[in-house]
Amino acid sequence: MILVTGGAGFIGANFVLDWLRANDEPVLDLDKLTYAGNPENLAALQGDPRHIFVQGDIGDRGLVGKLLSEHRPRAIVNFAAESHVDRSIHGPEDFIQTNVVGTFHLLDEARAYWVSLPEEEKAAFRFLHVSTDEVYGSLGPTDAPFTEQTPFAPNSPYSASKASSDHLVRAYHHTYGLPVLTTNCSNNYGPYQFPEKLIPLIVLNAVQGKPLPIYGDGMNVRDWLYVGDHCTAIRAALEKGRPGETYNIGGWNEMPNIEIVKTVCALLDEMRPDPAGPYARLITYVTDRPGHDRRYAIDASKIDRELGWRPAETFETGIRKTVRWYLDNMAWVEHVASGAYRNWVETNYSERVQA
Ligand code: NAD
Ligand code: TDX
Repeated sequence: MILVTGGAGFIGANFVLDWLRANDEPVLDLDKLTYAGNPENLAALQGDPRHIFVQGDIGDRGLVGKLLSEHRPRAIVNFAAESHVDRSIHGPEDFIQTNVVGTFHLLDEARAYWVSLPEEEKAAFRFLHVSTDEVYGSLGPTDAPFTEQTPFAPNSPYSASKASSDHLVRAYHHTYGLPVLTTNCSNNYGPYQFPEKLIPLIVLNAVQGKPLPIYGDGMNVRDWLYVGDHCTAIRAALEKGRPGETYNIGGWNEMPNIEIVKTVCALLDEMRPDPAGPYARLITYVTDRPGHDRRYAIDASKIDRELGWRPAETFETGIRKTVRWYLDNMAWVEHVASGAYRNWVETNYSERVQA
């Protein structure tokens, strides 16, 4: 068994679904079900005995300790976090509580559990911490991409909270010998992403005929990776990564935001033509995000060289699948946008959720 935290969120849900498609090793899924946690993402697993869902907080030491001693997982994969940069600007508190304090409590309970294991299980145990390229700060137009040696320089409350957690994870290896791995990944896109993030927001607003907001001049650059590729990279790190190491994960696909939005609009024009005209007419430049990082780029050659991982999707194939998925799952998008998924949680999931 493995313990996955944040498994009802965007990447966590994709990971759990992929994991149980690929093998039968059970998943214990600990998720607080914040606004971003949506068990509807895991509806395909309802009644599946390989998936045990527990609603709870990674910062709840009593609960985490009890789950570890009762279920005895061989690994923990920590996705749980507050993840949206704009929310961190408006209200950093939850980011500090979950990303810093919560990760610390989870780590410390993991250490107590790990020291109690017999030698063989102790050697095989892994704590994999899922993190972001944003910890490295912002690049100029001609700077080389981030490597695992790039010093941390986080600029938003979100990235500062993730950098803090990365440091704690590193310290638990260095000081206590806990077999940790950290992955720092670029921007993900794909099914089940909460429509506060750029790509699903653009699809949702476009089909509703609403403005497509572009922050600043639209020339901020991100590296984009299809979520399924992130999941295979995490699996590779979990199975083959060297304890104490960090691995950068990226799509070798840097693009300015305006290009992303125009690409999504062109796919929508093809797949769901709007009689009112091309979707790009809805593009609207708005006030910039405070402290908006200009450019992220990831050098993902270490994970390729050492673990044999590279992305399977190109941006062209991944974004086409993604736009198709949102159009085919508008009920999911509308449930999330309207908050109706909360009712779904109450009516469909309550009997499986333990506080
Ligand atoms: P998300 O916001 O979609 O999901 C986060 C999940 O964590 C939700 O299900 C939420 O309910 C749960 N959660 C939040 N606080 C919790 C707590 N205290 N205890 C238990 N569960 C809690 O996020 P995501 O985009 O899926 O990101 C997952 C992880 O990957 C995060 O750690 C994020 O920093 C990292 N990451 C994300 C991206 C990206 O592009 N989305 C890129 C690199 C790294
Ligand atoms: O409406 C928008 N208009 C816009 O121009 C939104 C929501 C975003 N943007 C810009 C800001 C960014 O430059 O698009 C880019 C992507 O924005 P987000 O989707 O909010 O992602 P970002 O801030 O880059 O962070 C994401 O990738 C790294 C995730 O939210 C993080 O969790 C992850 O660590």
